Amino acid sequence: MSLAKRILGGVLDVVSNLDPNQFKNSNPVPQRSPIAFAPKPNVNDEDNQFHKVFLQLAGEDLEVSPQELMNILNRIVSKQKDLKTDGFSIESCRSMVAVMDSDSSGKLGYEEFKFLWNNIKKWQNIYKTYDRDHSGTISARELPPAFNEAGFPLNDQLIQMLVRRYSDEQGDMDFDNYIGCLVRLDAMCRFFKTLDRGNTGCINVKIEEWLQLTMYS
Ligand SMILES: [Ca+2]
Ligand SMILES: [Ca+2]
Ligand SMILES: [Ca+2]
Repeated sequence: MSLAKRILGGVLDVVSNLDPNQFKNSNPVPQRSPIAFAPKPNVNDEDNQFHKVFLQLAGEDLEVSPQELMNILNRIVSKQKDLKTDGFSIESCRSMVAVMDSDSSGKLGYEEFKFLWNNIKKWQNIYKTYDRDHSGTISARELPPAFNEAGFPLNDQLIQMLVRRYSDEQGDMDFDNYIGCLVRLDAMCRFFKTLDRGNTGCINVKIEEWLQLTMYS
């Protein structure tokens, strides 16, 4: 078999043994709506509490910028001694805001931020549970079950690719890289499903759509 054929065969193999229906990505991010700021009669205490916290974090513009997101996340992780991290960078926060920014305001409104926040909380619990040796990081061996629990049953090739991209030279993924990786993975699966209108597992995108998707991420 020629080299080109083998490489293509490998790519096709990776593609063909993944079923997008197995991915339990989060639901579409709700669009921002003015009623999010109006008092709702049926909100529970937790929602009220979260709304107050959001108002403090977001400041006058009522939106969370990448810088504000970075400050919040770093303040929180610095208090958690069982999570290893060298801190969330502004670049990773810009990327997280971009993929969550459903109304293209450049920042996260209440619904967008709440959505991200709930995911981070859920993924943080998974991180702690699947850090089996309590090293504070997710090793290449701990990664597949953790991502499976998060809703992303990935094959070996994809796991190896994520380790190359997001883990250190020993193959360990720290907390900020783990969250950055999951936010992106979740968003990319959501985008895929949005574009896969016939639910065929295959998408057909124009260059404009492709660039919008990949360059604002
Ligand atoms: Ca703000
Ligand atoms: Ca926004
Ligand atoms: Ca570990």
